[in-house]
Amino acid sequence: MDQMNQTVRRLEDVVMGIEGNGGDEIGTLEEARTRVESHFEELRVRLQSQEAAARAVVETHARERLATLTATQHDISTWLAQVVSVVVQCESALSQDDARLVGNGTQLKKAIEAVEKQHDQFSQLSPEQLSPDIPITFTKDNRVHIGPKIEMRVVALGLDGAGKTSILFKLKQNEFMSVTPTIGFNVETIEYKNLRFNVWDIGGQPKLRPLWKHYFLNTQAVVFVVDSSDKERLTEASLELAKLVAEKELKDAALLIFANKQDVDGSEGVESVTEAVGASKLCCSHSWHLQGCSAQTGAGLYQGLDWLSSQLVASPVTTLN
Ligand SMILES: Nc1nc2c(ncn2[C@@H]2O[C@H](COP(=O)(O)OP(=O)(O)O)[C@@H](O)[C@H]2O)c(=O)[nH]1
Ligand SMILES: [Mg+2]
Repeated sequence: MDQMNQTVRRLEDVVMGIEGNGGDEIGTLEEARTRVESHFEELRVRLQSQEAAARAVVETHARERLATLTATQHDISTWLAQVVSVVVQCESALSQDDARLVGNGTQLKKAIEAVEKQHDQFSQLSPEQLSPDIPITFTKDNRVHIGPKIEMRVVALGLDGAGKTSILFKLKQNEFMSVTPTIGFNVETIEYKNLRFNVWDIGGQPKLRPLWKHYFLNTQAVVFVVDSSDKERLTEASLELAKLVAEKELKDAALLIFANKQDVDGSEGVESVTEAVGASKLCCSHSWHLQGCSAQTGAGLYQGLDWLSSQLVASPVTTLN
């Protein structure tokens, strides 16, 4: 009985702990409610400021475009007036006698050339300039991007020989070529759907690895390339990956692991590479994805880019052209 009475008292304490004593002491339920409210209040405040920032981007964009358009309209009317004046000059020249015509000829030619030059300028307006569209994309962090392409800063990392440069070249030129080991870095721009990836391919040789961290600032995604055919170095790759995920500057970066060289006979499959580099454990604080691929055949590369875009762009990626 003693024991049960004790339990009953404890249960009463728990109930009171949850509900509070009706007096000064508030219960854990009330605390939890307050935390829920303040969490959502913070979200609302953040959303409001993000919305205001996005609106400002759109307003500024529209204002700047309208100003440019007005200026172009103005330039064209000025040009039309010049054309009219040149036409008038030409017509009056027709009634002039030969001597005066020869005298005025050079001047007239110059005037015609000037209007022709301007005509070229106006006739070269791009389809974008001639479209009223405001192409908007939202990033996952609720920033608005206006333009046909949304840019992403990506760093390609991995041990030397993993295939970073080959992957980049394959994506860039759609051809596999033998590459020389990267000294320093290559920067390549890869366009895919409405994304423009600016990829920094940093040399993987051990003496260069301490330099990696200088490239991390503002990096939205890391592509970590692993050579699936080099079993001996998977542990080394795992150690490098562990250092990467611990980098402060990369804490919000999406992490795409390419298990490269899947075309090589006897290379490790996606599951065993995941296992060998310890991806599930190492990468749990990041959004990550391991993609099997081959820089030689191109297999898997675009699936990797699709995953990356799904991490950065909130609205579905569309092909605009
Ligand atoms: N068979 C095969 N060889 C590859 C593949 N990717 C890269 N290689 C080769 O692996 C070597 C190292 O590639 P590289 O791109 O220089 O690696 P990086 O040091 O990471 O830039 C080169 O000889 C490439 O031709 C692949 O997917 N399949
Ligand atoms: Mg390289």
